[in-house]
Amino acid sequence: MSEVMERRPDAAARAVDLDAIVVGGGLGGLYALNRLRKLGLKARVFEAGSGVGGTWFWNRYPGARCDVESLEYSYAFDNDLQQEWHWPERYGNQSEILAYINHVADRFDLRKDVQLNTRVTSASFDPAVNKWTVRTDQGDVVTAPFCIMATGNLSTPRVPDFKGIERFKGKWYHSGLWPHEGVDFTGLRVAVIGTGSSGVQMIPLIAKQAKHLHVFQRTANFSLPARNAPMDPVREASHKAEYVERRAAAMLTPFCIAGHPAPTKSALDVPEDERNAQYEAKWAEGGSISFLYSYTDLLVNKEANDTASEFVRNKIRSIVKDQAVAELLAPKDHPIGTKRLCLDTNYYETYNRDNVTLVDVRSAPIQELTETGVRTSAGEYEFDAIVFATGFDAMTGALREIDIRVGNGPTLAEKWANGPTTYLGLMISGFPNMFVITGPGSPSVKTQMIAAIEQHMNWIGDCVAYLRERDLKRIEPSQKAEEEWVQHVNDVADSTLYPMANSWYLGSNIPGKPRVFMPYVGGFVPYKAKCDAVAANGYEGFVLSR
Ligand code: N01
Repeated sequence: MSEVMERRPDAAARAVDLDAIVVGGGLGGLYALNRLRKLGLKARVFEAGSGVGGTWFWNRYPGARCDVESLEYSYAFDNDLQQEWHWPERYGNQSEILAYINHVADRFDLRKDVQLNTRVTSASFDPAVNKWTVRTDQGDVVTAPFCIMATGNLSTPRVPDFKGIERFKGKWYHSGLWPHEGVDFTGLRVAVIGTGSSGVQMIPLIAKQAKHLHVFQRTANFSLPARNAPMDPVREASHKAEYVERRAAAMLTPFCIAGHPAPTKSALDVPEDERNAQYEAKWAEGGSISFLYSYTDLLVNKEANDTASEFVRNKIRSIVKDQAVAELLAPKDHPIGTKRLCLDTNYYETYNRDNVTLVDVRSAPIQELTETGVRTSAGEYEFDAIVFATGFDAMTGALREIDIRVGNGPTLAEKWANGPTTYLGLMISGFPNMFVITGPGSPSVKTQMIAAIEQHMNWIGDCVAYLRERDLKRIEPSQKAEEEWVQHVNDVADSTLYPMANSWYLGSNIPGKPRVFMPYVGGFVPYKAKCDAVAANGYEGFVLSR
C-alpha cells in the first residue's frame, strides 16, 4: 500500500475542485479514473474500503471465486496488461483477482488519485453552476462538473433483520464483509444461511473444517460443476496469441464471453437422447454460460427449459445419496438460469458427509436467533458461528444509500421509490451530469462485468469529451427517452422466463423492495449498438445545454 493512499489530508486541504468525481474503487472506478485521465481530466476516486478492488476486496469468504473464466474476466483495454498477466487457474479465486486489480492500480499509477477509507455520504448538484458537490464521512467537500457512480451491483451486503440477532453469543459473519484475517471453523458447530452463489461456494469448504455444518435453505438453487483446474499452458498461450481477436469476438456475443458457439436449435427440435448427450457434455465441460447456451430457447421457452432443469435435477438425485435430501436440493420452483446459475466444486457431494445437515426453512422458517443459535418453527439449533450468505441489496442499494439530489429536489432514492428508472442504465432524468457504471437497465450482471464496465466507461468518456469540445455544460436524459427505455427493458424481460423466479434481479430478496426486473436481458450486442447509435446521433434522447 503506498504512502499516498494512507495519508489523511486535513479537512481544509480536502475542499477541492475537480473535473470529475468517481465513487467506488473497484473494477469500474479504477477503469473510470484511467479513462478520465486519458482525456486530461483531474479526477479522484473515493473508496470506502481500506484497499481497491470493490467486490473482490470485500468478498473473502472460503471458496470465493469468479464464475467467468480468468482469461475472459479481466480488462481488455491494454494488450500488454493481458499478455503479461498470468492466471494460475481456469477460474480466478478472490485473492488472485484482488492481486490482479492491485497490479492494475500500480501499473497505471492509479493509487495517487484514489482516496481509501472514505465513504461518500451525499452528492448534490447545483443547477446554477452545473456542478456536483460530494461530501464524505471523512469531511471532504469536493466539487466537479461530472460525477461517476462506480458503486457496484452487489456491494450492499444484506443481513436479514432476524429477531434476536444481537443476543447471539457466538460469532456471525456475512459473505460480503468477510474478516481479512480469515475465519477458522475447525471444531465449531456452524450454520450457513443462504444457498446462492456465495453459499454454494463456501459450504463445501466450511464443511471440511467444521465439527458440524447446518445449511439453512429457503430456496433450492441450480448449480453446475465449475471444473476448476490449474491453467493449461497450451490453452493460455493460444488464448494470448489471439487475445485481441477474442475480445472483439466476445463483444459480438450476448454476454461478452467468447469461445461458445451460438446455439442454432431449439431444445425441443432434437430427440431426447441427443439432448441429454449435449447436456452431459456441457456438464462434463464445466461452466454455466456454455450449459445455458446449449439451445436457443432455454431462457425463453418453459418447455425447452424443463428439459435442462430436469437434467440437472436428475444429476442432483444421482449425486446425493439420501433421496429426501436430494429432493429438497432439487429446485422445482423456478426454471434453470432464471436465478443466477451457480458454479460449484463438490457442492451436492457435500450433503453426503456425516457432518452436514440440510435444514429446509421454506417449510419451517427461521423465527429468531437466540443466545445459542437459531430457532425455526420446527425446532432449535445450537451454533458457535453463523454465516449469512444472504446476498445483497443488488443494483440499487449502494446508490440509494447516498443522499443524491439536485438543488432542493427529491433524492434519487425517492425518485426510485417504485423501482429504478434510467436511460440505458447510464443516466437518470432529473440528475444531470451523473453517470452510472453498469446501472440498472444495462446488461451489467448478465454479462462479463469487466467488459460491461469498459463499454460503459468508454461511452461516458466519449460523452464527456463531446461536451467539453462543444463547451456544453450539462447533459441528462429526457423523461420520454427514459420512460421508453424502461418500458423496453421490461418488455424484453417479460419475453423471457426470468420473471418466473424470485431473484435479486427483481429485488425480491429485499422485503419491501419494488418488484422490477433490473438488468437488461436483450443481450450486449443490441445494447451496445443502441448506445453507439445514441452517441452518433448527437446523444439522441439526452438534453444537452450550456
Ligand atoms: O446472494 P443470493 P449471493 N432466510 O441473493 C437466502 C454474485 N456472486 O451472495 O432464494 C433464509 O444469490 C436466499 O434465499 P431465497 C452472483 O451474481 C457471484 O449468494 O431468497 N434464507 C438465497 O438462498 C450472485 O447471484 C459469485 O429464498 C435467506 C441466499 O440467501 C450474487 O453475487 C459468487 C433469507 C442469497 O443468495 C449474489 O449471490 C458469489 C432469509 N431471511 C456471488 N434471506 C461467482 O462469481 C436471504 N436468504 C461465483
